[in-house]
Amino acid sequence: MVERCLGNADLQQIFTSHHPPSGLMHLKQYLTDRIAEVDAALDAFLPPARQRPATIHAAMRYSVFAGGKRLRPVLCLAAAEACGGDRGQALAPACALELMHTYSLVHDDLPAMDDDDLRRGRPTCHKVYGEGMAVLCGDALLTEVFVVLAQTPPTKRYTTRDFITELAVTGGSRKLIGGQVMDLEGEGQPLSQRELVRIHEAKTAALLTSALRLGAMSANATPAKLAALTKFGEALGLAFQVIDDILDVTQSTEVLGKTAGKDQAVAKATYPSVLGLEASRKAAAKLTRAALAALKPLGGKATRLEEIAAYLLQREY
Ligand code: GRG
Repeated sequence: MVERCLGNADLQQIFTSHHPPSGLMHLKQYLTDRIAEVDAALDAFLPPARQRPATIHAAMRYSVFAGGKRLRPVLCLAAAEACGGDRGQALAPACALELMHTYSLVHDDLPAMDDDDLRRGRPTCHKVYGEGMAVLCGDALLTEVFVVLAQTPPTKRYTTRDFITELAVTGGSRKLIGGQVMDLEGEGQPLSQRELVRIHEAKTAALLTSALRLGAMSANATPAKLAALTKFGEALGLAFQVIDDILDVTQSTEVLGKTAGKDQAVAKATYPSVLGLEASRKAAAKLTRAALAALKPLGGKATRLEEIAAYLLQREY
């Protein structure tokens, strides 16, 4: 399976060294269990679908419960565990991360942005509820992020305000929105690898890094552990986007659950378009190795995070 997806010896080596056959089954069970916890908490945090005005609440739930991988909340929970914390303390930030991610997808799919009809294997929010409602749905999800985050219990080192500030900065014009701006302005332009990395860091890696940081903060992590997880998140986030770029050209729409070949269609600079497929696979392997190396200060407590990083190299969607 690894060979079919990414077809590179480096990637296979990283994957097999972190996944003895029985370990992979355990990881899959771990992911299933964490996703169920996050989904139950999201269900409790979000207004009921029939709460008035019902259309907006139905649209929010349609987008949130559309079958995403829940990578950001799972990373948050696993980071909390890696720092010796209790997963329950990390549930509010985990849900806030998924709400911010879903808002970004709803807005990214709008005709004024990427103009996409398919997301997570279903018609996009604006296709079902109309453009105006999809704009409001994204706005409402983003606002809900802070309602949920404000419920994060403080720890000795980190106040509730620290949790709110972390995600507010990541969601703003310096990171997520800034990345989207650079992405839009870069369409049809020849970008250097450096410029591409800057976009990927802001658009993708920043939110993954915040996922790890918020999990660590919920476990009252020491500054050294927080720094290690920040480094891990930055490298993993870049690897994740490089793999996303690769999958865009190697996978089908059916498997991806979103339109394949989109980057090429809008002449977007991506790792494969700038470096070629083989060099992109090598870059993903190198970034994953850097991510794994960053976990050293956690002294063997981060096995789950290591497994997830290696697992992401062989994802198919
Ligand atoms: C402010 C108008 C406005 C828009 C913000 C920030 C933003 C729009 C869009 C960025 C969205 C985007 C497509 C980022 C790329 C990151 C990425 C690879 C997302 C896909 O993540 P997965 O694969 O998705 O984890 P699932 O569906 O599994 O959750």
